[in-house]
Amino acid sequence: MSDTITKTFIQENTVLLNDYLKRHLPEDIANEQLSSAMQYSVLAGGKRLRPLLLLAMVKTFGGSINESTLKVAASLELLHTYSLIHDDLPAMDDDDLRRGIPTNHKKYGEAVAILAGDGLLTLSFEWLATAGLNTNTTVKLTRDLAQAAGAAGMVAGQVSDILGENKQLTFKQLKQLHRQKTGALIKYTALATNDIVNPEVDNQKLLIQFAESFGLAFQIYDDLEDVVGTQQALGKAVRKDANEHKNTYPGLRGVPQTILDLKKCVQYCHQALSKLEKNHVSTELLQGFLNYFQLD
Ligand code: GRG
Repeated sequence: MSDTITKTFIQENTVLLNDYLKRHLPEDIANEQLSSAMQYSVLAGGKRLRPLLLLAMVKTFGGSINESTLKVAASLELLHTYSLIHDDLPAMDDDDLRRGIPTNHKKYGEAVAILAGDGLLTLSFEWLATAGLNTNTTVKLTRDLAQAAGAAGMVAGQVSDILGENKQLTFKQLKQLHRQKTGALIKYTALATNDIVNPEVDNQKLLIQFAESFGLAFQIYDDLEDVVGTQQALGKAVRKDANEHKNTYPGLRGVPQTILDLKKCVQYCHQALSKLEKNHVSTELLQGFLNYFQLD
């Protein structure tokens, strides 16, 4: 049941988000190459997981999906896309393909790709500032997004990842890296929802717990898919040598333990949702998001 509700929600809101992004990404900035490069990566698709999760959380707590909340959600996608463009650069992961097409720097060259990322990062904050929410909420959202994306969040995780590439990280360090690199933006979906809809304090904490576990599960799942196909993971048929990937769960923990780690994270998500249900919050929509982690 939750699966159908969530699938419909995702289908409908992906259309809304894509349409919003297409209509509002600037076409008239001074340099045509720059606007083209910014549009190229944002409109290349992607799951839109972070903005969808944010909108689903807002809806769960009785908020509406309107021009303001769509703009807040879309601003998060801009920021996420900037991080992918920069992550793909030769100085970082040096990737050729992203979202099924050549990476931004492969298409536009390194300098324009860096600047397209910079443009998206700053535009993200402009959209947040002009989303039409009240001043107090806007200030809180700005603070939360800056903290999640910046030197205490995603940027810190990226640095640890790059500097730790040829080192054996401890499990604690790896968890922290994942929490910052991937988890912080996903946690922001809960913080932003709390800023916008202001649920009871107890429920705010549970929503954050859900998002933190979701973020870790998301990264672990991505790591697992990288090493083994998901179906193969269940059959434990290893495609690549897991030890090649030092800064990943499978690299450090091995595939069987990583599958257990993932299950544990998903279980924590369910626990947070069950507690919300006890507090009379209907969580079917959020439960459906957990089906992303196909375990069995
Ligand atoms: C450059 C400061 C800076 C940070 C980059 C997000 C990130 C930090 C690096 C991405 C590395 C990576 C591939 C991590 C695995 C999990 C992940 C974040 C995947 C990409 O996100 P998806 O799967 O992508 O949501 P789509 O394209 O669907 O939006």
